[in-house]
Amino acid sequence: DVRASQRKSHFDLPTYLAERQTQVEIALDRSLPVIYPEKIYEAMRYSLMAGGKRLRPILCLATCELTGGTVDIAMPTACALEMIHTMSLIHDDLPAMDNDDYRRGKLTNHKVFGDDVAILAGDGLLAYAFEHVAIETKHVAAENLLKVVAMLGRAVGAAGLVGGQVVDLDCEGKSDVSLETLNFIHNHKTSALLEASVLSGAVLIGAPEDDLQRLSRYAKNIGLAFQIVDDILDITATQEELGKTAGKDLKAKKATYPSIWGLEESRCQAKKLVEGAKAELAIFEDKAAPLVALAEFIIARTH
Ligand code: GRG
Repeated sequence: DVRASQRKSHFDLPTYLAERQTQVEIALDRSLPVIYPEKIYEAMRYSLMAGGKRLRPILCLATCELTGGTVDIAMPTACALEMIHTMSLIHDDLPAMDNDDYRRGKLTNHKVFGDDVAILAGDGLLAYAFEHVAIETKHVAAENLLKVVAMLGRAVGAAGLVGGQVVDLDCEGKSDVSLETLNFIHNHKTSALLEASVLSGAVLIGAPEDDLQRLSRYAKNIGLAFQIVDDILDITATQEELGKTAGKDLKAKKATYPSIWGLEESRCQAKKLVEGAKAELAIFEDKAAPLVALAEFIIARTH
């Protein structure tokens, strides 16, 4: 059908992303006013409003619309996902974890507010994510909202982000990490929250189990592809950097997909995962255009 293929090819991802990012920024800004004690709200807002691609909220909004809902229905969940993601970055950057000075082009939270306040800002955002989704979600069956709350809890806890981080810390400095362990780390550190982002939008609407299964496979594929691409870019960027400033210290040893597969095979695997992700969406036809384009966007930069 010519018209269908024209519609597909007319989907403009940069415009879509810009529009959605603006909506998410406005909702996040409104979600968290500064009140007494100002110091903690300012620290929470500093990282929450520091930019970022807002990929997780956008995925949640997209699947809610795909399964028959609206942006308004999913926005509190979308904001909660970004609050959770942001708090994981704040804690990940702490001296006791990755010890990073910069994030999203700005000084890290603890560099500006101190370790003590940064820990509390992360805790504050984590708790507020759950309060916000529970209180602000409108026109959703209580049963579905409860499923979403449970899904967020699972994605962030020991069965998700925290579990992935703890195995990652165990592997620090090791270069002989097995593929199985590497997959475990990324399925928990990265894919768990991406999967919750994709599924929650559909769960709010009470989408049928078949659709949830398809979306879950889509999410798992893009989660892993995202991480492989991240590893590839880390290497190619470091190589460029080394070219410019020869003799600079190499990054700490760390197991990556390219260290197991090599660069070419890693690019090939990422591409296969994205193809697999897109195949899961075929049944939704043009309605899935945003999710198809987002999957392609994730691996667009592999060189
Ligand atoms: C959750 C209680 C609790 C503690 C946190 C530190 C930790 C436990 C987990 C680590 C989570 C982590 C840092 C995962 C990596 C996630 C990742 C892929 C970040 C990059 O995401 P992008 O590219 O970043 O979406 P932007 O800045 O665009 O949002």
